[in-house]
Amino acid sequence: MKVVIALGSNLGDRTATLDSAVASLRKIIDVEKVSTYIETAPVGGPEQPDYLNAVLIGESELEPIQLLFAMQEIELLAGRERIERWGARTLDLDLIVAGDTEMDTELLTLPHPRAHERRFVLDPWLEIDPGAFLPGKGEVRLLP
Ligand code: A4P
Ligand code: MG
Repeated sequence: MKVVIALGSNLGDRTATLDSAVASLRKIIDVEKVSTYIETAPVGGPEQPDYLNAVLIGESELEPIQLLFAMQEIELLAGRERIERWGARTLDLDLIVAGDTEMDTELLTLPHPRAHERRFVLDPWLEIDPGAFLPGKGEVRLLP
């Protein structure tokens, strides 16, 4: 199953955090491409530092919910504390797409409900995947 994961960090050594998150994800995903890391202004939430964002694509045999739990463990390993929603964090991993799965449960919504309106996801994704596609929402286009 094709998976697309968005990575973000805006606390601590952001580059080192993203590097080690990618290394951890390689253990559970057959990673095909990793975008460049781009610096982005925070969207929503309280006043907080700029983010370093990236997107990774690959293949995984895990069920989407198992993948989410594994991603949350990697967030914890990076020292993430959940203090407030959309607040600053050492590492945020969002599951953007898992195959053609469309679901909306308390734990997991697929595709990610806000991905299509976020340049910090779409720009790095299109860099590595020109045919990027969001099930239910269609082809990914660059926002103006
Ligand atoms: N959850 C449901 N669906 C998913 C999914 N597809 N992927 C649930 C990941 N998680 C999903 O997430 C809250 C809950 O969402 C999880 O318990 C999971 O079960 P969280 O990571 O604990 O909290 P959060 O990230 O603060 O909230 P949320 O709503 O996920 O925020 P977003 O949408 O991830 O936005 N600005 C810039 N420039 N760059 C960023 O990376 N990130 C955010 C966070 C805000 N502004 C940003 C950035
Ligand atoms: Mg999140």
